[in-house]
Amino acid sequence: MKKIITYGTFDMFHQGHYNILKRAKDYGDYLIVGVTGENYDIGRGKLSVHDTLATRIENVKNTGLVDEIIVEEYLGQKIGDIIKYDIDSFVIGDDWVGKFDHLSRYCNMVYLERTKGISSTKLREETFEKYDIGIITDEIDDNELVKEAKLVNGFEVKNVYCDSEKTLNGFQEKYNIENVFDDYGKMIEASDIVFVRCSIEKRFNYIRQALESGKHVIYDSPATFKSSELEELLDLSKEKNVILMENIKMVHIYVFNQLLWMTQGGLIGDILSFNCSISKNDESRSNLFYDLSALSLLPMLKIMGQNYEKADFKVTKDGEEIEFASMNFVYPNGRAVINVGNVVRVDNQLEIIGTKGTIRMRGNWWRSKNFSLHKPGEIDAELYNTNFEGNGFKYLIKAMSTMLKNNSIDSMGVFEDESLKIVEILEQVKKTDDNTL
Ligand code: C2G
Repeated sequence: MKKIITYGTFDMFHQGHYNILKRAKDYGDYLIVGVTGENYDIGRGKLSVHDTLATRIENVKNTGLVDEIIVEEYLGQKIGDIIKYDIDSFVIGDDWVGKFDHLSRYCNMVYLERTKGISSTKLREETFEKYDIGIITDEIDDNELVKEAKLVNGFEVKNVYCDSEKTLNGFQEKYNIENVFDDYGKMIEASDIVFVRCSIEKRFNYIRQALESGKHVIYDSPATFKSSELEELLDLSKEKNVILMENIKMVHIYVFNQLLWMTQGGLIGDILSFNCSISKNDESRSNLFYDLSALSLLPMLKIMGQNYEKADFKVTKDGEEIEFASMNFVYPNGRAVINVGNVVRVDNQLEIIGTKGTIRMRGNWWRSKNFSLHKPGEIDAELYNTNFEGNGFKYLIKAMSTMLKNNSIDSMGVFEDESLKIVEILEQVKKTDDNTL
């Protein structure tokens, strides 16, 4: 019996898929199809898969051509499958010519001509709703957002507004944006989603105006210095039934959710200590301290909870800007320390100590691809990682796309009470700060 294997995502199953399966089957007697798992596709950058794994499997099965279906879950699985299933030939479309030649050591490699004129990408483009993003920025650097947004089907940064003409034109030219606006209201009108990406002092008004016009909003966090203002924005987003989403990419990154699962699920025992440090030197943004703090407070609130008994803040200023702050929180069974350096340099790191293990993220933990788990009595650390290109913004857009598809305005990454708590804490820090003036 001649055994054949082929692989694919088989998203929005079409004639091209049918043809390759048919020809693969004709090549032998027994056909095994590996359908890609969701995580595997995300890992290899295929973010816009439309159908669920169950649907894709069902569609492959319904061809009646396939003898066995397996799920492809990780890079490098193919070699193991070929050996395990005693495969004679590996068949794949000629868009992959040369890419799998190394497998010819294990079995016969066959590249078959692809069906012309049809593809999942084309079908997805026709199916996905289009969302034009308009960005209000005061920086010339886009932190990859234009490129990353485009990786999610249907999304594109089409409009930009800035109150400095020089930055506006520079941004448009650098990132090839279709439309520039010198009137914020007009930009809101032209966009489905408004991304408020500027210093904290200006955010509240810009966000409010976009929400009032019934647009979805992504904003650099925190939205404001005042919790009453954030409450107003949250109420407004509900009233208008639109999404209000913080630009905190970390919560949409797989590895961070693994970390949360471990800490919240008790896998490292009771949490005794949460310690994190962050510093950045970005002169283009005023009050950067608050942005860095919001980013650090979020994991603390998620891991340690919100019921701390006492908090104290030590704030050091240089003129108007906070240079450094140490925020200490006493919880019933543990303690959290967050050190934020704006100009003052501290090493970026995050450490969570539990009774059954310690988790560490070194370097830029807010966009980390990995963490290590150190268990008492074990010499080697366990490493957890996921690879992805870029800074994670595409995962945030992907989350937004899911929310839009499901018609849900509840942000999955940052909960409302967490957003509010962050602003409440920062409000207190600001008071400390004002008192030290
Ligand atoms: N295909 C085709 N003609 C088309 C479109 C796709 O012959 N018009 C073939 C592809 O060449 C591939 C199979 O259909 O052999 C599945 O295609 P996709 O769903 O796009 O999956 P792909 O990303 O190519 O997965 O491990 C995954 C595999 O390596 C390939």
